[in-house]
Amino acid sequence: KIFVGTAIKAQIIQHSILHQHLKRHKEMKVALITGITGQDGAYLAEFLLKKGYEVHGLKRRSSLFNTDRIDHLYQDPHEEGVKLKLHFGDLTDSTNLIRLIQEIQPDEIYNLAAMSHVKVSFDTPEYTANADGIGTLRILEAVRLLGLTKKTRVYQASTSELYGLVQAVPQSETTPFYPRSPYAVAKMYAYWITVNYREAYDMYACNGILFNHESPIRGETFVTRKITRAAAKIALGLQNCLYLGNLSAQRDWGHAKDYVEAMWLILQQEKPEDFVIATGITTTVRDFVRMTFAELGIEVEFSGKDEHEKGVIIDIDTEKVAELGLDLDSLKIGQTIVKVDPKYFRPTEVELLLGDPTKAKTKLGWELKYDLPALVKDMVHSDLHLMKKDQYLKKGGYQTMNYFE
Ligand code: NDP
Ligand code: GDR
Repeated sequence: KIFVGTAIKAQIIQHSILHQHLKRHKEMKVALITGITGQDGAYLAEFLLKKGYEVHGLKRRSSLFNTDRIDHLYQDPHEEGVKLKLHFGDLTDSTNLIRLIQEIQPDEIYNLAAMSHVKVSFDTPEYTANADGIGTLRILEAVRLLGLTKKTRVYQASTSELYGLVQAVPQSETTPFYPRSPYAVAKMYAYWITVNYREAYDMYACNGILFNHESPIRGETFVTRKITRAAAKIALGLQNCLYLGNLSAQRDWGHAKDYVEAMWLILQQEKPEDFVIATGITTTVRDFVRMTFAELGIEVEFSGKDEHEKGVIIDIDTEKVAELGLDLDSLKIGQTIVKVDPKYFRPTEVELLLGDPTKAKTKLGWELKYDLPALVKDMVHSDLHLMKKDQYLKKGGYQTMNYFE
């Protein structure tokens, strides 16, 4: 009797655990992130995993590992209950996308994959149109063909580059577009095809029009990261000078961590809508350089015009420099540490971006945690740490990181 009673009890407990497990599984949302190996993909994956999502990521095959930014999130696929799953794929391959979306049956797709470098898009315009423009169509069409329009919500990574040649500032959801690069033109197609699928097929598909957002894991050839990396190297005596293009360009820079939260919020609303995500403050590249060096105790002033402009050290906070463990011997007042190289100029430039995030703040309740000084601090100290590691390896005779631009 005792044995049968215990067995029944055990069965009931087991049943309720199974029930709980199934319920949890049912409640657990499934997201697919294209571009998961990029800056935003990495932060978004981390954010969604913390929220309890099962996260699937589309990753390109490359001859070297390209998962550095998400390695800390890696889960061994042989273990049970794995929440992060990677799949090989490419935005230029429709059949691959259709098969994956059919297998994954995502509740939410975040389409972040793109050839995202504005200057490079002038060199690879056709590929950029294919991946950034038609790639978005492939995602939307896959959702439609698979009959998932009522289940799957789609977020499209739209951009402030759409505003291009200034029509009005600050730029909001109603400001007209005037794209100025093959990248921006491809993204303009992606923007409108997302709106069209929403209207034509009643899909929950939205554009986040995100202004520039940066972080310690920003790609090394975007201007902010190029500056913080080079400043760290100069301060450690590993590099003499930083070469840049248009120093007068103005950008509305935020922190990527804040911006991925906005992406998620955009997909959690009752009605699908497009939102501008920005800080509402704009700064020149020149001032970003000044702020970066100031964080390292080095005061820089600029003189000259256009390609003859240069940045010179005018003061050194020796206490701060010593505290940070920098190389005082390699820094001299009057030393030129920033020069302009016209090879970084763009055939057509976007001179001024300044976003109006009012709609996102009021409708999404989105709030910034980082301002520009906090962003600069985060990036500078992360790069200083990285470069100190590099310096240590170099001194030990080991191979160090590559410095290609
Ligand atoms: P990144 O360049 O850091 O990441 C781009 C991602 O897309 C990488 O994972 C890359 O893979 C992947 N990718 C590129 N081409 C393809 C392709 N053909 N098929 C599949 N995957 C591909 O960009 P961010 O994270 O900074 O930006 C994310 C998205 O947001 C992009 O669409 C960008 O255009 C847009 N955006 C970015 C802003 C910003 O300030 N960061 C502002 C507004 C919009 P791999 O790692 O293999 O190269
Ligand atoms: P952007 O970012 O073109 O705005 O696109 P980037 O950091 O490349 O350029 C910002 C501004 O800085 C000027 N600049 C330089 N840029 C680079 N990369 N290298 C330089 O040496 C240099 N010197 C000056 C540029 O001319 C430009 O005016 C980013 C990308 O993330 C896009 O994918 C995204 O859509 C937009 O932001 C919003």
